[in-house]
Amino acid sequence: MTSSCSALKLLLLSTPVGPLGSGLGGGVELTLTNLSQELRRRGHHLCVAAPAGSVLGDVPVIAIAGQLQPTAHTQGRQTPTVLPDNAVLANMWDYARQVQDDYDLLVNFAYDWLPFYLMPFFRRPVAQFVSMGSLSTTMDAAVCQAAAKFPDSIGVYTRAQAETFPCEANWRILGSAVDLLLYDFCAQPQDYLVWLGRISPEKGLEDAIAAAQRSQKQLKILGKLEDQRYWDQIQQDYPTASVDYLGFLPTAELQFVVRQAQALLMTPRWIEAFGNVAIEALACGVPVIAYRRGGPAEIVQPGKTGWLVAPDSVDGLVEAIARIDHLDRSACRQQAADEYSLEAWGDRFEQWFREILHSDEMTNSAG
Ligand code: HBI
Repeated sequence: MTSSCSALKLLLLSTPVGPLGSGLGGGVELTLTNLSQELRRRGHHLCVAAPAGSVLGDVPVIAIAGQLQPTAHTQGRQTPTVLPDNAVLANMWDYARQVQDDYDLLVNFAYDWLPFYLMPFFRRPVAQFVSMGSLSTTMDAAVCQAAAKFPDSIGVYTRAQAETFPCEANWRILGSAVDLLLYDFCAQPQDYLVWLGRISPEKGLEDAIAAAQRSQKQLKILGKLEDQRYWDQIQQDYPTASVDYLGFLPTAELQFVVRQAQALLMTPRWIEAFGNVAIEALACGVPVIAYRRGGPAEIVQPGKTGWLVAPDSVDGLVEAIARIDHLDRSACRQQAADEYSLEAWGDRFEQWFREILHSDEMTNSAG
């Protein structure tokens, strides 16, 4: 019997697209890092199963061998789902099958068909954290069928993300969080803008470079260089732009660069499920200038902690950059503290887990 105050035994299953710490997992890496830290702080016991080579601070990681999964966000909507030979995704879930009785709950962070399809095959309940919006018909079907069979078990970052799926469901809106202790407020910025994220077409980096160039501002770029061709094309298209690519940096070094920026530019081409980089910037006191699309549109307080701009409008970005001085850096830090603390976020996850376990017990006791 899982009472409301007992410690939970949780197995968290990571994204199969790259080892934790490689940057290939994008926002999920930060989500897993923060969630593991916060749940352990609350006394829960957890292990994380992830591709070999993963590091997650001092959290016990079970390294799973096998071939990485092709990333979903570069496939077409109709692309058939593939499983490479010796797929790490399949190996992760075979491991989960073997050890499931050692845990109260399994929590999946892979945006892949298999973990959703396998839910009814497991004795222990599986909580599904959906880390992106709708990308393919296969994942839409997997998510919506799981939501129909296990109505309490589907968690998302934001409502905007949930609404991209073609089904009504009892979505659990969990939001996100940052560990404020890792981010230092900066009141007096340097004269540059910053852009954070995987360098990949859906992130729209070229718009940020165009807007910075037209505003005669330097743009510092941080994140995993995921798509070399895309990056090469950008450099050809903007040969004279003042950009400074600093690579994929760990949080301590990332925030040292971000905190001194006048603003963060967010230029997503797709519906960003959340946009963890937005709350990392706010935590440093850095306002966010973002396309009015997806998660960032639910985060930015226009005229106070940032500006929201018509999607794909470089002109809009340039106008917003000209009005950075209207924004309040202290209010940015305050919003991060008020709305995106690990404490509030941990409460939402814990409540979600207990409700899944409660309904699972009810189902089982009903026989
Ligand atoms: N693609 N197939 C697949 N599986 C994932 O878990 C996945 C992905 N692409 C991107 C990704 N995860 C993360 O970077 C985002 O969820 C943040």
